[in-house]
Amino acid sequence: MKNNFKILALATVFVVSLSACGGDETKESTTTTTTTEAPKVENTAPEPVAVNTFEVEANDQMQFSKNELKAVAGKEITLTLKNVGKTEKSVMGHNFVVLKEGTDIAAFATKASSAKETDFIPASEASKIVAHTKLLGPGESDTIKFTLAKGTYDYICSFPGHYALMKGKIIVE
Ligand SMILES: [Cu+2]
Repeated sequence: MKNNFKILALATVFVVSLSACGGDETKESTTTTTTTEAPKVENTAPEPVAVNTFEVEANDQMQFSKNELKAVAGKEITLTLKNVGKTEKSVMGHNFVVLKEGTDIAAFATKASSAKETDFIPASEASKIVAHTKLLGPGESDTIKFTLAKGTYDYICSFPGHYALMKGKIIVE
């Protein structure tokens, strides 16, 4: 009886050590899988990823956070303007107006400044506008989507007096 018990105990130890070994092997194979997957990620990284998504901030100092954006032609652009200022909209409102190539910015801005009832988006100049955000007060943001062909496009804030400082270019390639 005692001997039988000993054999059973030994057998149990043997089984336990076997399964412990099995556990280790599983861990090792998991590690190997991770290592083989890693180079795949590295291979995708250098590929040029065309991201036509932009976020631009406008502040109380009459500045856009970006004055040059580079975009890919023929692909939809998603642009968000955030007014990060604290001054009320009637005094320091901001918008983002993308103009067609060859638009005279000064002439456009003059017309815009007298279009208060339409938030400084002059109806008479609609043919010169590619896209524009709403006029934003402090803490507000607006997202617009548009597509551009190859070229260089000016953008401005059309709030009266702002375009001299608040302007930039979208270079589309
Ligand atoms: Cu502005």
